Amino acid sequence: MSKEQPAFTTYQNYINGEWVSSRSGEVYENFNPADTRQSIGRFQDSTSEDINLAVAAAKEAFEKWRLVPAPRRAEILFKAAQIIVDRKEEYAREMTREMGKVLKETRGDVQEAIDMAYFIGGEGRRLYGQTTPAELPNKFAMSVRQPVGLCGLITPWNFPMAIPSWKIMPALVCGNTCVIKPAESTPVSAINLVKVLHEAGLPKGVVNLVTGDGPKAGEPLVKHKNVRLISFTGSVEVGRIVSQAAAPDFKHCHMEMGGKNVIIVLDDANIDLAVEGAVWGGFGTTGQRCTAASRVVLHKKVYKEFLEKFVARARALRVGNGLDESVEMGPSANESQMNTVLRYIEIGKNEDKATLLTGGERLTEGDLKYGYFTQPTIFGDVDPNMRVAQEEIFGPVVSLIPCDSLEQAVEIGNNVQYGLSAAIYTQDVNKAFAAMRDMYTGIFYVNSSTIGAEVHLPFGGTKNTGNGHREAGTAALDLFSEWKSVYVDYSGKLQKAQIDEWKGTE
Ligand code: UN1
Repeated sequence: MSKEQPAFTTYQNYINGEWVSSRSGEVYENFNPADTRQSIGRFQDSTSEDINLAVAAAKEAFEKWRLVPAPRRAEILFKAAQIIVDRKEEYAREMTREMGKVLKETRGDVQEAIDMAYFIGGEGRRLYGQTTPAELPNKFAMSVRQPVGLCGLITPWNFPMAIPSWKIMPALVCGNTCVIKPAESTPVSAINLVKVLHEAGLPKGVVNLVTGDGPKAGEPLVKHKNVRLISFTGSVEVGRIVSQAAAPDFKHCHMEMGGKNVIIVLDDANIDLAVEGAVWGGFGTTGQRCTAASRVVLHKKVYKEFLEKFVARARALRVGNGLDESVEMGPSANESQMNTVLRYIEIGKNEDKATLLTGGERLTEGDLKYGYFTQPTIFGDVDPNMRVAQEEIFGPVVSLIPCDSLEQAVEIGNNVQYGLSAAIYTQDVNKAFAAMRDMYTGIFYVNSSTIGAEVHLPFGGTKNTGNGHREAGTAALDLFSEWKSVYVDYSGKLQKAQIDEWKGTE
């Protein structure tokens, strides 16, 4: 049963273990993107004053938290995971209301936070370093992980609980404290996650949450002198600003940005399977995944068959309020995102070569007019250099690009500024492996769509998608810890590495 939230719930910031209002007392209101007549609630419109308080709390908490044994830190995550399991349905419904994606997917988003808690909690008993021989006698050498310190986490609206969990949980296991600024339009899910950590027994100040927009709340967080690490997921444009703001203090800086992901369909592919993958990758989450399949590069021999089946599937997709279990695609998450989608559809329509095969319109029938709905849209015969085939749209718009060979498909696939995810559909293992080697992306799928990464593998991409780091998997530990190499000399004399000569055992 869904329990609707009363209108005008006011959510607060979480600072030093307490729920508090912003210093200015200012709030902003969010609305359901599937029906803007429904208020989601009011949220603190925070400024640098609130950030300063949150950072001060996190700084103080760090001195104790770093000394808590990692397996004990992890126990809190295990408890949190159990609480989220019990509330999975409730949190999924709240996420659908605030963000729009369909219930099946918001359940998956919440599940991803559970998976991350169990996976990275397990790392609390590993956090492996190296023990290694020393080059001098009676000397011991090892490397250990130490926390970076205070982490500023900035998270997007498309995975409102999963992505905060990818950042908060490994940060905690490694012994860091943090301040999170979730996306302005989807703070409820991050608030739910933080509530759970509080209930699971996280000491005060270890995690702090401050809501608000980028310029007023995000920027002071990124620039704060006491913040040692920034982990940001969002657009390339904002990522550039964040990265520059973090540079003067040499903060650790993790950037996870856009994608223009490709599905390659070869002439020997199982076409029905490829169509399913393209529907899921292109229109799942209303195309609002960094890993969304916004391009399909098709061998000419299967182009027509694929196109007919894909267009038919897109036309049949049920678009509507994600709380309705029969709905397959929800709205854009906010008005400006819908406007971006409509703008790109116009750009595509005005290109000489591309053909609009289906969709292209905002949906306004009945109650849909109260939400940000657009039709699943497909352009055919797209030239790979067109803007719709080069720029991230973050909406339900897919470009079909014909090709003659695997080599050409790989070239088209790689010829974008991003390098997050790619997929190939083929029955030929040789071609699959060649594409796996040659696609310059951080994630690669064979006979599966471009989306669906699992938490125990590294997540991230090449080129303008990221700046060389990976989150999730054990790679997350490299993000949220620093190496300390330790040498213990028990010879009782001064020994000089690189200089002392080995004179034998006599
Ligand atoms: C994103 O693409 O924005 O791989 C995150 C997936 C999800 C996470 C996606 N597990 O599809």
